[in-house]
Amino acid sequence: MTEQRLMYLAKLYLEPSRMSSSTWLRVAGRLFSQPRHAGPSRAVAANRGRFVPTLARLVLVCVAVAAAVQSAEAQDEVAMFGNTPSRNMVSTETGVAESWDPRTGANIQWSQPVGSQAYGGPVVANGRVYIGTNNEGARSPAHEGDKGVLMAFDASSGDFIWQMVHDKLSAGRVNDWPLQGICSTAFVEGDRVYYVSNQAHVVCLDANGLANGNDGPVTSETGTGPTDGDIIWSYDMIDELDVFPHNLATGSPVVVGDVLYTVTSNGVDEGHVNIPSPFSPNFIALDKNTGELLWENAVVGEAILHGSWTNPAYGIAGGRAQLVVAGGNGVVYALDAATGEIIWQFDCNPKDSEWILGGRGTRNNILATPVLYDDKVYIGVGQDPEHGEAPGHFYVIDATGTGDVTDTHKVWSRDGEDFYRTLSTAAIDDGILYISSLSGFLHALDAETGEEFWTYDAFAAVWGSAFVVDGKVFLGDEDGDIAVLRAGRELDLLAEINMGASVYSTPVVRDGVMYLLTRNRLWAIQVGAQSEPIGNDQD
Ligand SMILES: [Ca+2]
Ligand SMILES: [Ca+2]
Repeated sequence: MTEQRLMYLAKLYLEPSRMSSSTWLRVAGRLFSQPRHAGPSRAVAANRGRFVPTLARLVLVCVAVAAAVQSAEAQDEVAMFGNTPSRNMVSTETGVAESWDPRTGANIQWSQPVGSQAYGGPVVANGRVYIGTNNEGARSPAHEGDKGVLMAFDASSGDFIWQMVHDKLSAGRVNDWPLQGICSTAFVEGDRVYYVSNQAHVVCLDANGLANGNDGPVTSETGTGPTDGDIIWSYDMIDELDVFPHNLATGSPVVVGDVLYTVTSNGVDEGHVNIPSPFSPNFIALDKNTGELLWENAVVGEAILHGSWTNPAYGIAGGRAQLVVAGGNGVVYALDAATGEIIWQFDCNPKDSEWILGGRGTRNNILATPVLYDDKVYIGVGQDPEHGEAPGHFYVIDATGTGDVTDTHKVWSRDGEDFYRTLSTAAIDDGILYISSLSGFLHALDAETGEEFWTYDAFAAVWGSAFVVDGKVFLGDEDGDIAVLRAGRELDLLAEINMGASVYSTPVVRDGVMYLLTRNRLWAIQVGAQSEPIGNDQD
């Protein structure tokens, strides 16, 4: 445990009224070297809803949140999963190509190989594109073997600039699945790059890498060349919080003002039954400048069904700054951004639903990212893609309530055969909600009522999300096809382009250029550009 964490726990120790009994036990366990995962009793487990900010931190976060609300316009260029903290998959960019051709290079500015599996990103800020992948791209002989890798490319030329390389956890596949690399989409603000590594660290990098020197406080990076990444600070959620990521730590942080919010990836053990760390937090806030823990919330406790692979959204609803997060129990929570206290919660599983190992049950967890838009939260349920397709639910929730709003604040839902399990995030534009499912259906629905305008069938699994930009909807699938549809109330397929490798992420657009990450290659697509023919069967 680091000195920083000890200081934090010591402060909690001195302010016992601010700590629930379960947090006490975890703190005591850490302070007195309780063996890892020897959890407290179930009687204590009943005491849920923990948030443990100290008074000083509370004030700091309140000030930071207030400042963020006031000065959102003045901040540095930012890039994140879903364009804005509310995560709505819509961009106001224009001049985006309607089609392109990997076989001829038409409308393709550049492309670059990455690793063999790429799930993180892309995001673009300050002329650079960031993606998360594995080390099969072998960009440097200094880094050999299976690793998690975050790569930075020049947005105009596609030139590789630097990479941050993380070792795999020694625990193996239970915590850090082989060859999956970095799955977190980075949050970029100014010259700082934030993400969650495969080691379950929340990492803050210098966007300029080591090329401009090694910036601290962290200066112990294993890579030391000019194309290596530069860690500013790193917060180890396993060491500091005892979290147990199931198969992989993911989570794309959101930063608002001086505060970084993320989910912790806490999950079940290898046998899929026990929760090794039921008293570890599910959601945390860190000081973006130092990595210091500001608050933690462990409300999900022993109710985790499988893992917690989702991303927080942030926005104002009902006049309050809310952090909207999905728990590994299938419940959506809105937290007070300043304290981590629960404002409202909504259970996305019907009361009679049943969790059955391997995905055969009707109870689901949530892998999608909530969208906060127009005082409402848009979210669908799903399961690990390996659990297969099955009927699910998609909810629109009034975000202005308090307490348990499951029975009172549902605006509308699509259920059962009308909406299959999803990993996708919603896009709401011009009164139309676009949402895809793992089964490959893209639904265009009336955002107010849920009434269907049309459904497009990609005939392949969809892991990413529909992205709406420039009057078009882009959707990638596991067969490597990008469907280009006209945004609107009529189904109109403009193009379908095969990229030669599965698309597991969501495209983004910056300065009219669309950046598209396939399983193994990053593409920049621009009207009128002409690259060398790449072919669509590269591997
Ligand atoms: Ca540097
Ligand atoms: Ca450094």
